[in-house]
Amino acid sequence: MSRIRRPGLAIAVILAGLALAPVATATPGPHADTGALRVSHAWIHLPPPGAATAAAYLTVSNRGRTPERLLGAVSPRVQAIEAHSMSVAGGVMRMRLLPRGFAITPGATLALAPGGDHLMVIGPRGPLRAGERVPVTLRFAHAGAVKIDFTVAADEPADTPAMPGMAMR
Ligand SMILES: [Cu+2]
Repeated sequence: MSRIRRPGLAIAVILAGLALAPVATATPGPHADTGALRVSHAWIHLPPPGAATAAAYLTVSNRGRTPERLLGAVSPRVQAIEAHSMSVAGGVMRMRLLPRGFAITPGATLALAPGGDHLMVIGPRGPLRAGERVPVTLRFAHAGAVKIDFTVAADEPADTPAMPGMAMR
């Protein structure tokens, strides 16, 4: 009798796994999860035709215990990707290269969004097209390389968190 019951049990376990599967894939858009870091909402603002640069945004949550830094990124699709700050002085918007990137303390979320700090995509190899997915390797001080696709879009994707432009706790 026990030989008959065991396969039944195995099938029940598999069915339970299948029932959970849709929950695990419900998160919209590409994301990457290293355990300590969760990266999501990665997108490149569609630049005007012929533009040499484009701004890119993403969200990174540091769920680990180690202070982290997003130093920059690379992609075979573009010449360079830099961490830039954005500030306004006397009504003039100014961008600056952040050689040490963006700090993400344990428990904090870095949410880059239009109008604020960003990743500067420099020198696309051919025009960036709306809907295109650009493969990017993010460089973190501790986690090292993390791969994620950035989606090229004219507007902020609908699944982007409402809070723009700052590190939140
Ligand atoms: Cu910039």
